[in-house]
Amino acid sequence: MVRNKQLQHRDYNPSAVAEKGQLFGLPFSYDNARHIVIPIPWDATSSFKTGSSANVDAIIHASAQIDLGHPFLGDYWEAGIAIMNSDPYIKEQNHSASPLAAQVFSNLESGKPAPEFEMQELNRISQNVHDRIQAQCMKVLNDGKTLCVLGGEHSVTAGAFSAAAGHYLAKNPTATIGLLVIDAHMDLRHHYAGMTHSHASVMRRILDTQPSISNCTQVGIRDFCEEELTYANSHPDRIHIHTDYDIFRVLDSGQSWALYCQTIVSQLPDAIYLSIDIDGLEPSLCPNTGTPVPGGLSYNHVMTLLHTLDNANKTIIGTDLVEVVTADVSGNCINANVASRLLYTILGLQRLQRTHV
Ligand SMILES: [Mn+2]
Repeated sequence: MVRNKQLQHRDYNPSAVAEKGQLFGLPFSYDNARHIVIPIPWDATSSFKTGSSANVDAIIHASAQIDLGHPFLGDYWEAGIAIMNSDPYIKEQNHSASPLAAQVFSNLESGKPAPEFEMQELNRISQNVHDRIQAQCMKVLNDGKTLCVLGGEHSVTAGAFSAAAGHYLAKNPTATIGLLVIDAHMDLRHHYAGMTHSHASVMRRILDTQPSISNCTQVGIRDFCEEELTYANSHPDRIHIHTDYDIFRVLDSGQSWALYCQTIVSQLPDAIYLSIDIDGLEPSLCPNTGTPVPGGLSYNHVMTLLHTLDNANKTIIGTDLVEVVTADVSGNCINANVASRLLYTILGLQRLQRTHV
């Protein structure tokens, strides 16, 4: 076990009422926590509905109701979990970029060409935000902590993945990386509405720029366009799509989900980056997400997949949870409730990760 006993708060009672304003009610800060959540308040390119940039308070609030016992991760929280403050620079950039994106969408929706100045500015700001995310994630990893990014829209994964892969490959230069994605969407367009950093093109961008990825496996897919399908089909060794309907049909024929998960995980290399777009789950579990799609994985489907991943002793180099839009800060907000529980699990997947300062 890598649990650092020194970090335990001996006076902390995990069965008592949670501490207000703290993620999962836990009494840790950046300095004494092994597991760090980086919130990224960025949703400027969201094409249908924004809001994922402003979910942190609701998720922290909802996380306080979680009892810390976990069905398969034990008491990993004792090594410390903390969430960083949202970066004011990214908030500002999001504020500047959102009207630019709105103008682009407005033009395109009325059949006009995209406005050149707005498009250039939007892509410039998006690149800055990408670089900022990458730098923040790299600092967390260099500080010897594990990485979990809380979006924001799905485009935030690109900067987080770059940092996680860069950090891992610096010590394992010949390794390949698996990118395991839970999502309703492939996000494999070359660009979306001219936006090279769009949430709808993030996986394409990562695949095109990160040759270390040997296997990108997407689970729960049920909304894709011709360009995405063509791209996926033209890279059969590298991209593995498990559509929601494929999964339904296999399970309907009598195969178990546990066996299906074992097949998925056994095909992945040792080093894994895990990206969960909450819209991969059933919309009833994330009704406010930007682009909800009927169908989707149940909560226990996701938990079983993550449990299978955990049992496989892979090296989890980084994680993210994106596209969570919360209705309000009440403890009854299902969006925040589900998101905080998923966070609690994906953070724990890295409990045995070897980290190096
Ligand atoms: Mn999605």
